[in-house]
Amino acid sequence: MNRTTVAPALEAGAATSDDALWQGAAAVLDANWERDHTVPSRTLYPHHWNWDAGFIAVGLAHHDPARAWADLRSLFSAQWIDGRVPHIVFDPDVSERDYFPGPAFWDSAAMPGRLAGLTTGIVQPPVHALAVVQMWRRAPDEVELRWLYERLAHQQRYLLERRNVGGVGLASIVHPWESGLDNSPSWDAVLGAIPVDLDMMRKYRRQDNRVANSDHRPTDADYARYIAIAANYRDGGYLDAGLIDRHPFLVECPGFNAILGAAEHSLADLAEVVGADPAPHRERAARVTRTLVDELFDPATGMFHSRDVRTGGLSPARCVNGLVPLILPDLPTEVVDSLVAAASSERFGIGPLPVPSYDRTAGDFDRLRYWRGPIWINVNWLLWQGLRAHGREREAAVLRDAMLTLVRRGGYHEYFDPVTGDGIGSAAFSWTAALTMDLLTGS
Ligand code: 2M8
Repeated sequence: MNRTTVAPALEAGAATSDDALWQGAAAVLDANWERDHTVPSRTLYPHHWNWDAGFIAVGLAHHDPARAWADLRSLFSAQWIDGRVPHIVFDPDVSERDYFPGPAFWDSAAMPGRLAGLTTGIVQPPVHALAVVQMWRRAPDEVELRWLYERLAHQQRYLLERRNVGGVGLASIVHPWESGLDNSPSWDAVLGAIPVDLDMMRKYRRQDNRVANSDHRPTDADYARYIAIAANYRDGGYLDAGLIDRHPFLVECPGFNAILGAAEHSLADLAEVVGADPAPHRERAARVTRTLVDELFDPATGMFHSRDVRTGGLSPARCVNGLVPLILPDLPTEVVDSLVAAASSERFGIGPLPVPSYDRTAGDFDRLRYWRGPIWINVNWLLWQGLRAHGREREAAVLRDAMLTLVRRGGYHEYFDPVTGDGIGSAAFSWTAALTMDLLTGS
């Protein structure tokens, strides 16, 4: 891509002051607050989403810490008995028609493992402990911390034990939605082996394509597979025992597992505050880091790749989740160097734009379609955290400027065109606003 074509367009919004940017972000978070939680966006996502809540809490910790604590309390109140934290907690006041697949499809009310609320039965990356460390630093609340600490630790146990489907000590995701990177090319090889039943989609009505541009969203074929995989997991009672013999999608995602490892580091810090033993958390974190490097790092590409647990094959696709392990503080130096080189190469290229969700040089790089090319602020924020954790201050500063420039010019969009920097998707997106606040404080 010709970088020089990007820069003039980005300059157009350079006049927005930091103060105005902050106020705009606060207005998005205020407008998206609903009783006891923040919705990702009023138009497309009218419920409470799992990893969104973690990123949002990072911003709320600056803007309205009581709401940050309340948001996570409300999410974790829907934690299941086995420790899983559902990927969506449905708002009972929102009509079934306003989001598909909604509570009727997931049927969680019929599941013995569910404790409260109408929810899905799948999870998302456990970013919440990372957020709680920041909330504690800015606005400590001991009662809330103690309440959350137990539940955060329970979430980790669920993921590290019950989801250790491959047996090597990494968590498997059972659905692309669990990664947060829904239609990433990371899953193409696995999904390709699952038959598409487009007839099934006639039974349902996708709501996303009515609200958002269908050129941006996953295709109908993708969606048919998503629904089939979710139905299979649901019909097995959302149980994890024996998945290897009966579930078509089992993947070890490097982004998900890196967040899982980083969460153990955060829990070690929080354990010290609540008087618990931090050592087991640090040991688990070290184990996840080691296993990730041994199992999912490919020295030939210099980055991490997702693995199909059923076949043992690594996905050849170079996607942003393969850079996310940078957030692990105990990553070996040569792996850090290699990830920073990959993130700085023409495939991803930190600056003048942030890192796209997929390799720019890939033949199927798609500027518009969701996680197949566009830039997302949340994963870039994770990379920014990682660069700083490894003392890569120069690259971190370039990435921070690139993110702020993008939002200054394009607004608090859900994602951004990786060629022009234009904002696309939902225009008032909560995690973009929240993380902008964190970037503005620079801490
Ligand atoms: C997107 O995913 C949802 C399903 O969970 C969807 O497409 O309907 C993803 O970007 C995901 O990462 C995010 O958590 C969710 C809500 O913002 O939207």
